[in-house]
Amino acid sequence: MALRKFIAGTIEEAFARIERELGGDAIILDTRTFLTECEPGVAPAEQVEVWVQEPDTPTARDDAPGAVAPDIVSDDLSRLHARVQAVHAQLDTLAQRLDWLGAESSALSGDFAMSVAEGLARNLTFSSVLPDAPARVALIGPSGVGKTTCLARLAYRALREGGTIGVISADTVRIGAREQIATLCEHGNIPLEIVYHPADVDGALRRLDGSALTLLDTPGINPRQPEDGAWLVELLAAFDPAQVHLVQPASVSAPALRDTLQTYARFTPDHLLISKMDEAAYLVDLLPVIARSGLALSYFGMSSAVAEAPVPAASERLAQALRLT
Ligand SMILES: Nc1nc2c(ncn2[C@@H]2O[C@H](COP(=O)(O)OP(=O)(O)O)[C@@H](O)[C@H]2O)c(=O)[nH]1
Ligand SMILES: [Mg+2]
Repeated sequence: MALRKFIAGTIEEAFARIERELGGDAIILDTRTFLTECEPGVAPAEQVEVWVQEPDTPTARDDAPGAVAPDIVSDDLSRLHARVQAVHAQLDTLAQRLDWLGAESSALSGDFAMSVAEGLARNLTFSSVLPDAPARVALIGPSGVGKTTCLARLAYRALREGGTIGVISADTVRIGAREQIATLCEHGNIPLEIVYHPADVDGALRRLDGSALTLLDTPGINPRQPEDGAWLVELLAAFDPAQVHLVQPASVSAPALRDTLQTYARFTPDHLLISKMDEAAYLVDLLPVIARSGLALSYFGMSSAVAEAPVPAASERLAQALRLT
């Protein structure tokens, strides 16, 4: 049984080549996508590989009168062989990804998850430590990414550890935002200050003076709108935070993350909080973008439940979320 492999940029291109070279009777045995080899830190390109059985070889489907009865067992073995080759090729793809992570390809035979985690720890910064008291931490990001949910989790954890917490919310824009933060703060008996203008921040901070940790929740503004951007810059300047965490959902695409990092750079974030890890489809593409951003990964949001403890960002957890293992 003659098998051939075709590689192309898209499945359509591959099928067109197969039809041109083998005609319409070729049998497609397997297809897969893989990433091309690339320099560390450069996003790899996707390619499609198609395994084909050439049309003139007898197969179990060959039931023309007078045809030799197909050897079912050897046909099955050939299919199995093609499958094994495809699995080998998939392992090659994983090895390429490991190379990007700086892990040894030979680690495929060893503790796979551990070597991926080690590669991640070498390429990315993880820092889930909130500054020592008294401290101010701001959460920024587009609307709906999970800022308020994550802020509540951080506040509840600090409370459980015996800390004194205050919350300032500047989200007076989104419908229901005030009710949401008020309910979350009431739940933990956490003092809440609502500010409408950067000039209100000073008074709010004075009223929350006894708090060891003060968290600032911001609205999801459009940083491309000059007035919105200038407003947030002013708000952050008035708050004077020790840390600014940019919140992004794990489901964001690499180009969208790159774009957000660029547009939010003027607000000088120093941490990246990745929410909605439970909805992540293809996190691996985000890694080069995160690495280049220089931001420290702080926390991961793993569900919509506010009562969940905040999950500190760590290389082992990220390795699990990559679904490579
Ligand atoms: N599945 C999932 N949903 C989340 C997560 N974090 C937040 N959400 C949901 O995302 C929506 C927006 O969250 P919110 O905190 O209000 O976003 P904000 O506008 O950035 O403050 C809400 O429905 C949350 O329940 C998460 O980690 N996983
Ligand atoms: Mg919010």
